[in-house]
Amino acid sequence: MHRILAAVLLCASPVVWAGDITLYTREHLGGPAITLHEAAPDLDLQGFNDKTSSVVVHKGTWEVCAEKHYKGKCMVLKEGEYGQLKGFDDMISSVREVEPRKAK
Ligand SMILES: [Ca+2]
Repeated sequence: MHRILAAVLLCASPVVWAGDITLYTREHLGGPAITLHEAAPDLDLQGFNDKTSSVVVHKGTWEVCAEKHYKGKCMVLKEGEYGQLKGFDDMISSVREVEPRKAK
């Protein structure tokens, strides 16, 4: 049952499911956005350095960091919507997918 529903969703909205993580420049998924499929050690290259104010993780577990190359303060995000980034607003400079080792 669950699998059928997932297949239907995949067919219905390929754009939404194409990416793994989407960064938004405004809170609550607003403003210009960028969707990433792989690690980005320097968001300057995407013109997105220090601009992210909300995030949607479509798939996997991602780490977002305040400095480039995954340095500085980092935060691990599981699948879901993050309408606000407390303490990380307009700070993210790099993101990468990480292993979901928090399976306690
Ligand atoms: Ca930064």
